[in-house]
Amino acid sequence: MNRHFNWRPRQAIIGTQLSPLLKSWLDTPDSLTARVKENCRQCFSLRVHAEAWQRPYVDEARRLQMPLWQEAWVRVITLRCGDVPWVLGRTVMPRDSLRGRRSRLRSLGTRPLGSVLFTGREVVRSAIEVRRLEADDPLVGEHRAAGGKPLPLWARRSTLAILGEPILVTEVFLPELEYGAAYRQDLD
Ligand code: VNL
Repeated sequence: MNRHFNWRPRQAIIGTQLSPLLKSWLDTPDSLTARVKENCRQCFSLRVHAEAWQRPYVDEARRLQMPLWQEAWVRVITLRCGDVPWVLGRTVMPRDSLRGRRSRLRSLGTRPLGSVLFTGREVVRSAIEVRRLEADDPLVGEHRAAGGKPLPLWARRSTLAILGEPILVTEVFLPELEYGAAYRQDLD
């Protein structure tokens, strides 16, 4: 089986060599924006790397139960502390998930996803899955294109059902996050 399908339940990190810091980031409820903002005392920023109609990766199409040929609205961003990227976020939004009030998800620009998400029972998050990325993983390729170091990295993903239609949210924890956030903790 293709290793890109190797998403596992969140419990799979038990017994791994993951640092407590990274474990706690993997378990952050909801979006990571607030946590990056809290931990970064320099300026928080969000950089948009892509917002476009694209064919999702095969594992993404499967997770969203989309036909493999169908395009979705794909948004790739990095959450940054100063100019250092800490988290790479990739959101795949099928066409049906952008109808009606949800159409504003297509024009986020530098506003974080969480800032336009609907509240309360209108958004239902699925269980978190985790995966270790190899150096040649396409998700890491996006990180490299964003100027980052190639390293084994961890990612998490889950679906958000928004007014009943799913989007897929994948977050990659970049090496700079560990250095940056650990350094900040030492200061406290
Ligand atoms: C965004 C913001 C995406 C925070 C994220 O994960 C995130 C976004 C995909 O604005 O697209 O944690």
